[in-house]
This record gives sequence, structure tokens and C-alpha cells, in this order.
Amino acid sequence: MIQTLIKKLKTHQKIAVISHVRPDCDAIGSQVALCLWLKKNGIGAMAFNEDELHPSVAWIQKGFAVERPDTGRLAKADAFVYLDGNSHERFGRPGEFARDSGLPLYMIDHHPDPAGYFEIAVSEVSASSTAELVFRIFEESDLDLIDREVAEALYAGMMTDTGSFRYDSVSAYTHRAIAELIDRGGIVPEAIHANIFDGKKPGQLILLGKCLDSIQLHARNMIATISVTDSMLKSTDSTYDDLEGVVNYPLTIAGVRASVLMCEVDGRVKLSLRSKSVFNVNLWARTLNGGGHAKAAGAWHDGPLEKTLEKVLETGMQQMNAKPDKDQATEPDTYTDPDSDPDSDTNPDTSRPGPTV
Ligand SMILES: [Mn+2]
Repeated sequence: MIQTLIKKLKTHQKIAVISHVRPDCDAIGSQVALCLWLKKNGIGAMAFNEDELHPSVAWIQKGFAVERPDTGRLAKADAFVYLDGNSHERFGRPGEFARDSGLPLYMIDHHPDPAGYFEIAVSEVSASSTAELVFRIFEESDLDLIDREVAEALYAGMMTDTGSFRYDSVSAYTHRAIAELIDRGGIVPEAIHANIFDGKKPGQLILLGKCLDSIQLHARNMIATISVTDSMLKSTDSTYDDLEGVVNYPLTIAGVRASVLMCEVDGRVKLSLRSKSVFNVNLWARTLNGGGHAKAAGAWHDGPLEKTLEKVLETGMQQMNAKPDKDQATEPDTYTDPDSDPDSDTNPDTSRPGPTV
């Protein structure tokens, strides 16, 4: 599939590469690296994203600028590549423009259930990240095209989507790819980690303290919830984006199998779900009209927070009481999970949280 995509991309003059709204390092890292690959192959490239980039992500685009959508610029494209998402809805205005353009649409992604309208879809749920799939484009064409900017972009995507290489989506291949990036790009991993994790404002740590204080345990301590009110954000001069990674903290409590962060955003409640067990939060999020991966998913609820908590627990308990092996069998997500053996249920502490969405 990668070879087919490479051949196809080379038939175009100017390709618009787009990534999902509220982009993370995997979205922007993949986008910057793919645009650099196109440029190095003599193909015109443009990168678009609907949203302003958070500083922990924005530094990645020094190799290739990601633009806000502009109809005049978008109209110059003769094809679109969707990265780190698999349907129009996740891509804001660039996605709508591409959908209505009648031009070829390509996609590279690692989320389950891709839409069927892409001419070529590189869709691998077992890949650690979209950046790992973009690395394969370099590997299957010319590894010598990897320079420092490409390597930094791909490293950032792979490292963040694997929780710093700890999730069970990490394979020997992931580490071989990282070795190539370090060798060929001459990158300094510590500097990349600092760019991403060490730009916090003091208020963010105070917000973290309030979030940890709000942790509640349910269902014999197997489910943990964090409740974030609008006033917690305001009093710490923070926004939803400043909560990145906070949902993972309750997973470090012995016995907790799943964690849900509920945050008031624009009069509704945004949900972030994480699992470190066979408990499939993608299925759980779908009962709340959301989705994602087996171990990391998101959803929205109309609120208020107390009602959201009730609903979350009701649907979570239903799923917890369902037979895990039956649920897993009907689940199209092929995410590999060492804990998918129901016998290991009694020992959830040996597991790892899944990738970020
Ligand atoms: Mn990703």
C-alpha cells in the first residue's frame, strides 16, 4: 500500500497535506515530514491546519510551515493527503474543502474504522503513530532523504503518541525507526523532549494539583474520574489544552483499569478516556457518541458535570460487566494488547496505557 501511495503521489504537481483539528505532535510531525518528502521529490507541497498550534507543537514546523486554511491557497492543490485522522469531520475547513473538491483524496492514519472514500488509504491500527507510517514512506523510497528537520518531526510524533515509548503499540520496528532518525538526522532526543514537555506555565502545575485533588474512584477502584470545572481553568489562567496528559495520572494508582477526565468546555463537557487493561475505552466512548483507540478515546456530553459523571459510570459499568472476550471479538480495532488474555485481568498493573488520540 505504501508503494502504491508513493507512485500515486508522484503523479501530482501540488499536494495539500492536512491534519486533524486541535493537532498534536503526531499530526504536525507527520505533516511536516511528509511535506518535506514531497518537496525533496520535486512535488509541490502545502500544509494546512484549522487551529492555532500550541507552543509544544508549533516548534516542529521550522522545517515546513503549517498554514491556516485559505480558500485561495487550498484551491491550488491537485490532491489532498489526510494525516492522523480518517474522515472529513476531524479536519475542519480544509477537510470540507477537500471533500467538495472532487480531487483525489489519500489518507495515512492509525485510528480504527476509516471512511471508505479515500482513493488510497494507508490505515494501520497496529502502528504506534502516523509518524511511524510516514517514516515507512522514507524507508520504502530513500532513507537518505531523512535530514535533521524530518527526523525531529517524526521523532516528536512517534515519541508523544507512544507516551515516551511505553505503550504496547511500541514494537522493535518503532525503535529501529527511531535509531534511523537519530543516525541520519543527528537529532538530540533530550532537546526534543524539552521542547514538548518543559514549556509549562506555573498555573498548569497548580491546575494539575486541583485535578489530582478531584480524583474519585468508582467500581471497586477500577474506574477513576477527574472533574475539571471552568472555574478551575480560569483561576489558574489555563485552557483545556493545558490538561494534556493529566488523564493518565490516575492510571498510576494500583488497581485502576480506566481513567476518565471530564472538563467543562464551552458549556458542554469534553471527555478523555484512557485504559491500561483489556477494558476497551473506544467502545465506551462510542456509547457516548465519541471514539478513538482501544486504550485512548474521547467524547462529548451535554453536561452538567454531575450528569456527565452519572452517564459515564452507567455506560462504563455496563461495559465492565459485559464479557471482555466477546466485546473484543466484535471490535474491529486490531490493536495488540498483552492483557487481552482475560486471565491477566486479575493483574492489571503489568499493563500499559494506550496511545493518545
Ligand atoms: Mn496519532
